[in-house]
Amino acid sequence: MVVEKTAAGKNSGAAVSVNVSETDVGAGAPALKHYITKGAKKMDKKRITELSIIANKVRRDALTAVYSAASGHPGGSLSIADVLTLLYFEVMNIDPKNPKDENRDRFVLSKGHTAPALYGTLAERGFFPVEDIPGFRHIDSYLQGHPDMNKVPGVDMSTGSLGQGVSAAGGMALAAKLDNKDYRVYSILGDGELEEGQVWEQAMFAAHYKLDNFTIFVDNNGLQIDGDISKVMNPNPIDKKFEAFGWHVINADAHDFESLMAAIDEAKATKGQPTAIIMKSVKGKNVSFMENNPAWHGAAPKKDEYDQAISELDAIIAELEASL
Ligand SMILES: Cc1ncc(C[n+]2csc(CCOP(=O)(O)OP(=O)(O)O)c2C)c(N)n1
Ligand SMILES: [Mg+2]
Repeated sequence: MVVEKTAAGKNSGAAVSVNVSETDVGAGAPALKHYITKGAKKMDKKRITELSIIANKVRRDALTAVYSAASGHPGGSLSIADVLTLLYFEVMNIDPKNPKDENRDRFVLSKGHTAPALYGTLAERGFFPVEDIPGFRHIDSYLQGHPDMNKVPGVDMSTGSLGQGVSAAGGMALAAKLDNKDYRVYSILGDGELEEGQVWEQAMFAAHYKLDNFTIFVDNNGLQIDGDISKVMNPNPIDKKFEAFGWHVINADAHDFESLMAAIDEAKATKGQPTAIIMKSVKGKNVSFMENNPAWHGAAPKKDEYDQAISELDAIIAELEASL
């Protein structure tokens, strides 16, 4: 069936009418070949609660950054707080006291616009003081709108131009192989970022060089700057595309530590292929009025909105702390 669709992104000027055949662009729901469900890997309940508390503190830090700058990207920061927390507090071999250790695991935030979440995570992990967060995007701060590897302790790659970060991360994974090092490389990219052609060049590259030390997470929140990814430039079915490029693919839940941990364990056990973990997530996660709302992609909350968001996160944190 051929349907008429109008693409009129708010930055794109004139509306463009295009004919899009539903059968050409991943008709229907993508087939989830291998879905790791909630609670897949049994983890200590107390540890899960502790990680949840940290992740919500990261969310609080991210919002404080964006509010203090009156600019930035809250929605996509809130959707990756859980996976960042898991990576930096449970999975990666890193040392905040020695951020340049040559044997450390590497992390690249390819969706660099969500730096507020990375800064919150690095600060909570002890790479730099949490008190520096409100300096975000200020002229004299090292915490700029996109991560700078030359200024921010713990940042392994400067990112912001979508597609480039994950490509550099693939290069790091190849470097580990060439140097006979056993560090692993992790990268998070956005689902809108998948619309950038360079992503698929690196997908070809990483499979060609059998980079089984390389794991990427696609933050599948369904939204990019102009709204629904499937309407802007449909990248679905994401899992089948990575599979076709030669990757091991796992579908997981971005807000369930046991699902993510099972996926990461499986990635580590996979030989001869890189792994793509497609994480179903909620943009704006845990702030009621930001959830699934593309208006919060790149907008800062006003005072009353910030207060409301912080009180919602504080309530979640208080409930988790009470259950410890
Ligand atoms: C090469 C490039 N083109 C355009 C942009 C502007 N831009 C910043 S964020 C964004 C949308 C990204 O959407 P997505 O990857 O889904 O991010 P998330 O939903 O995780 O915030 C765009 C187009 C950019 N940073 N880099
Ligand atoms: Mg997105």
